[in-house]
Amino acid sequence: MGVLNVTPDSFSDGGRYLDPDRAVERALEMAREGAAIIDIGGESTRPGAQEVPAGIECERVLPVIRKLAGRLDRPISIDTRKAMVAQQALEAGAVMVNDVSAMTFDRAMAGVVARYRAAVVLMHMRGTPATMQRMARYHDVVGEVCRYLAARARAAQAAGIPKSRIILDPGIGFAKQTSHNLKLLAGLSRLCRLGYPVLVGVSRKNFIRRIAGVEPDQLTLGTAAAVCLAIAAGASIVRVHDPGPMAAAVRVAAAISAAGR
Ligand code: HH2
Repeated sequence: MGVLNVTPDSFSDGGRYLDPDRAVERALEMAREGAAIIDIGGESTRPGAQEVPAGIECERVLPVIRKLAGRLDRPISIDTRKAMVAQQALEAGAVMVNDVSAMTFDRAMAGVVARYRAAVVLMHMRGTPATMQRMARYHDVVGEVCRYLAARARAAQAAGIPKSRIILDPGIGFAKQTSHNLKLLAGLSRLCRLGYPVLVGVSRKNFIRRIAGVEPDQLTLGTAAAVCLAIAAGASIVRVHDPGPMAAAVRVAAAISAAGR
């Protein structure tokens, strides 16, 4: 899954793709590089980020989705917590909703996903991007995240979303300290055993910066290390900013995993 942030303030690519034509070009480039899904977002969810009104989110993402819908031969995912944004994105051509609040931020979200027969990513976090880092306290982070996501998946099915369209995500970096991120990645196979496809977003995140260093090539290689271990543990989708190098790493990791099965 290639990341396309149409925002002024995302932590990695903020401000680069605010022009819809540049955003479209980047999406097409990521598809050529090997991204199987393009995830488009109009609101940064980095730690400390403030909420963006739904109207502004729509103004950012809809022109890009509309232009891409006829040209991109890959599924488009909309990264939003807001039902109104999700609905308009699905109308415009998206087929997947990536909700970092696991459909808890907006009560109308589950109904929209069910009605449009979309796929949905349910991600674990606590609080909001503005408050979440104060809530990074766990006794057993892997168990707590697994139990939370299993409950959110049950709620999604009760709202009419079939199991086959639900993807779970441990929410690396969302209300987590470095030690929590590492434990979740080390214990990822437990989440995979719940029986849903698992998505992991580690790309260029702070814990990689802390462990690997601050040079851009260290972020790429540090990300690749985490991506490969996530694939080996059973992740189905990895969300990354640079699908070119990551697609190569994923193909090798997936081939080794398949040979061991
Ligand atoms: N991480 C980010 C945003 N959305 N969605 C899922 N499902 N999983 C993630 O780990 C995830 C996500 C944060 O990264 P990015 O989009 O690059 O930054 P920002 O939130 O600042 O736009």
